[in-house]
Amino acid sequence: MKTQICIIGGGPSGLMLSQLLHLKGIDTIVLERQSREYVLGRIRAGVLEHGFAELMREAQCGERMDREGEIHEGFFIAHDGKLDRIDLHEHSGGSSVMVYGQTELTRDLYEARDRMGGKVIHNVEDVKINDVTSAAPFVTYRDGDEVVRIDCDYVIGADGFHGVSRKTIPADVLREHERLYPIGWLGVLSRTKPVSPELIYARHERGFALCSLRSQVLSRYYIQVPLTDTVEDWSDEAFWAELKKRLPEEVAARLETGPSIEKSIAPLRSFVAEPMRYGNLFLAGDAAHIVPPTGARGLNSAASDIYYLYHALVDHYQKGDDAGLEGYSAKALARVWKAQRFSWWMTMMLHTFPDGISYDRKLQETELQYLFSSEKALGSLAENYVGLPF
Ligand code: FAS
Ligand code: PHB
Repeated sequence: MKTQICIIGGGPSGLMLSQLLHLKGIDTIVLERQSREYVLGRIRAGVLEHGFAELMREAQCGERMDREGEIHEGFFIAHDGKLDRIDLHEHSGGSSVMVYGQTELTRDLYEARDRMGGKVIHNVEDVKINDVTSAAPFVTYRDGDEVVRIDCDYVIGADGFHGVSRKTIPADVLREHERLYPIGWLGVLSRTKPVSPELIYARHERGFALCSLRSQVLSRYYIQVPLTDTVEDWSDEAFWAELKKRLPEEVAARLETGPSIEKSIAPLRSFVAEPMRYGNLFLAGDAAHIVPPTGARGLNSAASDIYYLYHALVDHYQKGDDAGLEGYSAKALARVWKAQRFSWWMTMMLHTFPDGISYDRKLQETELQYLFSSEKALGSLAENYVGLPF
């Protein structure tokens, strides 16, 4: 097979790029290791930056998001038994975020690819990326006993943290920067009315908690747990009881509980791989960077990578202009590191660290006191949360 762009990974990054390029007449093939059902069964991000929502609309996939998603102009931070609201609209100069689950937007992207005859191949095995430093890279994968070869101009590594793309970059070229946290987020999805119309990030001595939602009948909650915990350690009853202990009494009192329809633990990690380009291989999304979900930057960092790659590839094919491709890694990393900083800052401010020292705990308290005492501090949080410009 031959295509212009071979995309490894059928998650939101790969699908979004494939859809955007298709609309500009650029041919792609998406290779996905899992089945479509498996990909759609993963419960991940919930908050979209303004820029991500715009990309969905540009990709002609925004119609259901605009119909079923919720525009949020603020969120709450619960601390010391009270709720303080962050007015994103006021402090970001009128912007907001879209609350719409990653599962749903991935479904919308798949359906758009199907509608336009996009080539997304599932259950591929043993993907190998070859000759990326030549002018004729190619990708191979196994389909049962058959080895299939795809010749292409460029390879996009959108295969997430555990993919093969990043590992294709030689060890003497690749630089990895990582910070691990001794905590994870235990997440529960439940068919219950959300406890709050806007998100609540709760700082508590027992540990962090987050009250989020997917719709007015589907709630998403998280509590910080030690990395040594497993899902089996947490019955639904234990989860609800612990969540209530970490919320202000007025909020806990109105929490509607119910059976979990999904329950999982995600470890917190900060990670960046540099460079995001090697020859004719370009990394995008989780393949190149990971953030703790505290700042809701994970999926949104993927969006700016895709935005830069989309425009760079259109300029290449339509104008013969390679400035975007040449500048991709530096430009993407500049925004990635700002999202890393914000995610780290939110994580360090809101979580409890079992082995933490009293000095750090006092700093956390001071961060919150300063935040709510300074219009400029609130402006900094707001501009990062709604999304820095692409
Ligand atoms: P993805 O990992 O979504 O997609 C990569 C795809 O590549 C996968 O479908 C995978 O099957 C496929 N793949 C891997 N190896 C392959 C191979 N060798 N060949 C072919 N295909 C291959 N972000 C938030 O903003 N908020 C959250 O609450 C949040 N929660 C998260 C919870 C978890 C458990 C995880 C892992 C991530 C979470 N994230 C969250 C971040 C998440 O939303 C990612 O940022 C987002 O999925 C990035 O999308 P992709 O870059 O497409 O990577
Ligand atoms: C979610 O709804 O899953 C969610 C929202 C905001 C975050 C993290 C996760 O910061």
